[in-house]
Amino acid sequence: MFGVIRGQNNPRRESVMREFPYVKLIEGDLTDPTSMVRAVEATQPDELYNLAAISHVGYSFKNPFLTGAVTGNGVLNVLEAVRVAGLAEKTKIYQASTSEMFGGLDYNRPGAGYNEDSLFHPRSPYGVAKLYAHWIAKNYRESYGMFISCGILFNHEGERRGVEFVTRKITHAVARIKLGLQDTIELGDLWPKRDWGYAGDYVRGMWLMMQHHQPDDFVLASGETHSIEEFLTLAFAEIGIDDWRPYVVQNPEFMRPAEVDILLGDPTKAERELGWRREVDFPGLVSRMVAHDLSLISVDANV
Ligand code: F7E
Repeated sequence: MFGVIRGQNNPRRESVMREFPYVKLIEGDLTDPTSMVRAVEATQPDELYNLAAISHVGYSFKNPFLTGAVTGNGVLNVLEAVRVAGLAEKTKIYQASTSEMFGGLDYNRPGAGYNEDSLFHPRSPYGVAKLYAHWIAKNYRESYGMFISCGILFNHEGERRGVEFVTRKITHAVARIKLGLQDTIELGDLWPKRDWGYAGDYVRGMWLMMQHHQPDDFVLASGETHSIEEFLTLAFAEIGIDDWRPYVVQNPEFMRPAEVDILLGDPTKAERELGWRREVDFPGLVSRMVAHDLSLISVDANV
């Protein structure tokens, strides 16, 4: 198994090698087409999972050009590399598409949740770049007969989530508050709703897409939507605090120029055709993330 790692002296190299010693790391950058060609020529992959992207929606508003180059055009570099290397018939490709392509606007919100046929209306440079990536992947599937599947994944969270994303930011802060290491947490808007699931369940879904008899697009979602306030309620309850309000400070710095109000996904197709089922529910997700941060921070802080 191979992984592509980017940049000079990437600080994540050591931790990735420690946690996944069986993965051989090779260097490459999505924005450098020849490095992508070298990577696929050297590895001759049966299955290629493109999860690489600038993935923070807030960051994409501040760096829209870079986001377009990496999250959008970078995908074209991967597809072309596979084709140029003569692997179009051998290599199956998974492209990480996203629920951010739907946008959550009133006119564009189906009652039962977004599915594979719903309209797109992305609300950020990230969502727009991902939509380009989604369509260029479909175009290569149709034009060259390549096995390319797009997983339209709703928010998937877990112990490895970066602290710049709202779920981990909350669970990390809740653990620190419990351990007396911080008093409050600064957040942006609290009313948006997301369809949150556990990343491990979604990775299993990606793998199932690659084992399917034909390439296709699949929504992976929990089929439930919850506000950030609901996430806060469950997370603080894990440390015995009923009212989170005194601990939360709102800071406009974390608000976005355009917000996605509500996302709800309909995973019926993946359940029917792939036999996919999520195993971790919303309270289970919050609980395991808080428990993980409590043990991690206790060890780090020696408390
Ligand atoms: O924000 C609000 C924020 O950054 C969730 C990415 O994996 O999922 C993710 O995108 C909500 C938004 O995730 C803070 O405004 C409030 O309404 O955790 P997030 P996201 O934007 O939904 C999709 C499926 C992807 O594809 C993306 O790559 O929370 N929010 N206060 C905040 N968000 C952050 N990050 N930080 C705050 O302080």
